[in-house]
Amino acid sequence: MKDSSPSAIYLKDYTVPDFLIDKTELTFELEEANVLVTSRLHMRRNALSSDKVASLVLDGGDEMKLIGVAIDNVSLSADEYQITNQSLEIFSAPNEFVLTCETLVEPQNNTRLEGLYRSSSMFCTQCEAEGFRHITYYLDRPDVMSVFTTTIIGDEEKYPVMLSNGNEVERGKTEDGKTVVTWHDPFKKPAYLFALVAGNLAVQDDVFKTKSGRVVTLRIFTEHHNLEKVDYAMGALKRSMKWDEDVYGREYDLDIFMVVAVDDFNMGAMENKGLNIFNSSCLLASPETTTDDAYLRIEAIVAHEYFHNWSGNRVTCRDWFQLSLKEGFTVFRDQTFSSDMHSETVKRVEDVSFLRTAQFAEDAGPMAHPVRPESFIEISNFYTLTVYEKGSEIVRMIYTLLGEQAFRKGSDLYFDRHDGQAVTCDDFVAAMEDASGVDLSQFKRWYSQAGTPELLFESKYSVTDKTLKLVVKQTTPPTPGQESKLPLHIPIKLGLISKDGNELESTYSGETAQEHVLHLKSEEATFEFSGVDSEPVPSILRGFSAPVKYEYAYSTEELLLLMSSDSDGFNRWNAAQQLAVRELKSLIHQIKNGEPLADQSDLVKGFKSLLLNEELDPAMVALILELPSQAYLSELEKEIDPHAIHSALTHLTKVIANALKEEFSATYMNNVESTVYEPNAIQIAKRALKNIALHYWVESDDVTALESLNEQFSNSDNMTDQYAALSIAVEAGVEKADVMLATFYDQWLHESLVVNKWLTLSASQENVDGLKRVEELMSHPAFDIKNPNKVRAVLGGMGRSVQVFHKEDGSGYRYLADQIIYLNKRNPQLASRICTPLTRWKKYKSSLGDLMKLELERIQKEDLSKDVYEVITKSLN
Ligand code: 0A1
Ligand code: ZN
Repeated sequence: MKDSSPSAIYLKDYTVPDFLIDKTELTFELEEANVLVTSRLHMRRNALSSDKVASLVLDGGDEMKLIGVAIDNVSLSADEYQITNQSLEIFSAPNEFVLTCETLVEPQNNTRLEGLYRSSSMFCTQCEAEGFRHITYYLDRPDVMSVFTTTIIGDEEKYPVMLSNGNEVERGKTEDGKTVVTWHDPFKKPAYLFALVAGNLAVQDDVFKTKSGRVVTLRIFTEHHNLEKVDYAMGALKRSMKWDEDVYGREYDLDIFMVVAVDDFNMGAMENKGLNIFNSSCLLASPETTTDDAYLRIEAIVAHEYFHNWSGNRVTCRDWFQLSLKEGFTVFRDQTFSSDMHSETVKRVEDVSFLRTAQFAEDAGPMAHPVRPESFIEISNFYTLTVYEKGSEIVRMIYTLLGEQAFRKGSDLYFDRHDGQAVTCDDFVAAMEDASGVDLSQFKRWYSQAGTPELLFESKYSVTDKTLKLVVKQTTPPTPGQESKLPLHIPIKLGLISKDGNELESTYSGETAQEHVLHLKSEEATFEFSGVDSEPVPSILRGFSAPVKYEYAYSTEELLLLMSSDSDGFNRWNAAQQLAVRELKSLIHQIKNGEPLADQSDLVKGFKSLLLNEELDPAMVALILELPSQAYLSELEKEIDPHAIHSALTHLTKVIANALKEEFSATYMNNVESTVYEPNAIQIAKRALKNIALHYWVESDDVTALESLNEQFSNSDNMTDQYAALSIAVEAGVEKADVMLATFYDQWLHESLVVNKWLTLSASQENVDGLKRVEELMSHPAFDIKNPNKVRAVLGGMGRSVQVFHKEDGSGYRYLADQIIYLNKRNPQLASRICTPLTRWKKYKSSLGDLMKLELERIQKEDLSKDVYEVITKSLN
């Protein structure tokens, strides 16, 4: 940073706004070169504000041109106000007045993709968290809630569709023949939920009848060539609306609900009131172009954005430190929805796997922060896995502590009590406590304490007393700014399994059952179970009842027993993961020490019985067969040696593949489907099992696997299977991989979202000269640096290639740093997100970590955006 360093803002400094805006009237005159925005803000002083200064300070970015400002229709002269690069100060404001402001913005030059911008030929907006201030001067903070009326004026031919929040209330023509449309949203909302879309778009209509009998119009808008890809999202939307009525009693509140797909978008999607805007990759689907994973993601994101209508919009956040109030709760709601739509265990395994890989890494890195952060420099940097995923785990623990019924009473009370308000995480917890009578005072530390807690379990069984004593210790490691930690209230769901694989009953705290929830509150506690008939194997933390790391000294036999016999599906999977992690860790150790590598694996026995048992759920089998990822193993290592981890994974894969090649080929053959593709749970499970079997089979020394691989790649009628075949070919480095990639590109060059998948795979190839390939991709006609999906596709792909990204000469890191520097000012949000891999430099072996650090230092010398500045300085601290 060359000039003054950006400064942090603190939760402890929160004060209520000095002014309120009861009504917001906006007019947008759309032109190709610029847009004239006129705002009329009906304002008054806030009686609750203790600050009695005369002046009014509005937020606003310096790229807007202020044309005029007036109070009660009297224009202000230049000495009555002052503009800085981030505000407009009016020196003397009355108690109640109408402020009129005219600003000129240039959406076509907005490469940051916040505020009003162009994507393809359309106009669209992204206002969360602080984008609205780039459209007009405003009190751009979530506790200023206002009723919006928006008028859009534009050329009918270019913009036949002109949308904003709420209901369309008026439509007409100007004297010069332009179309004028007015939208009114009767619900008070903060500016971050404002949206505008205009363009030549196609639409699909549907209806939903709410539980009280109101008919809501549903509309999904896309560019014309994508209209046939919205059916799945429409179905997902209707399922979400029904589920929110059934499970949370929440009904939709406007007459119309609109969704728009845009190609250029920094995040997944946005919950603007009545007008959700989606990254097209999170909305559009067809069997030929979309994988099963993407279908599930689309369903979850459609649900997530819809659920925000209550958890986020009707009840919103007081300030951005409370972001998890809406995000943690809404992620919990979307996870439960997906779990109800498909398989509970599969969903839980996927969510936990993601949390343990990515959120745990964040919580152990330089950007670690509590779910409710205490300070930030740039709020966009806090749309994190901690706020979203760990935030959801907190809500899930509250659910576990209260039970289903009391939790529902709590959510009803929360929505009822705070409808139309901007509130805090404390308010959420208070509603849960008031409705249930459960004391959550110690539990609230989960919101304020960063870092992943670590639990150590030890057990002692007494044959004579038939009792089991379980000793548990908890610690949470230090994180930036938080050296010492207090003990947390941790719910531990637990069962006991007999050595012959049966669930044992036990009595704990006066209750006899097969499963108990223990409340760990102190640094160390002993839990005693009586009536335990034989020495058990404890099944700890069932369903991953708390976001913690834990250790218990299981023997290999005990893990194999849990893997085959635990009634808790999550722990069956987890036992297999623990076994695999143990073997991989010892391989990594052997590699680092130049020792010969073990060519036997205890997993083979467990996998074999899974593959031979036709009774089992194929989805579970597929999950268990998947080895821990490179990223998860990196998270577990004290000092990351990416090359050693990669070699260990390759070696173990080959050992398993060769030992079970017949079983894998038989499993593959048995699961080849001839029915028409559908993204339903049964088919998804069969495809997952088939494709993981194909992966091992191709990795074995049985060359006949390649015929099936080719056949599947060339003849599949769906993207899941075709893409699986291509990924397997690339990952296994089969000879024809390059030809297959080229064929794939030729087949799909007109489908931008499929091309992104091609970019990712092409960039992820393991090859010492791979950087050249990445450079070619970045100058390929299919690439566009302005499109965040394409940037993430190539750089994300490159990050997966150990040989390219972690090349010992540092060229991979240098290349990423070059891209960060290029994007720093053009799209700060994107630039800051792609910094993540470099920020972990301290955890890498020093020969690599030092090279990463050099790149961070090089970036630091630039004139940085707030976004990148914050991440880089915190990482170098
Ligand atoms: N609230 C959205 C996510 C989102 C956040 C920020 C954005 O721009 C900086 C865009 C979207 C959600 O949770 O879905
Ligand atoms: Zn959200």
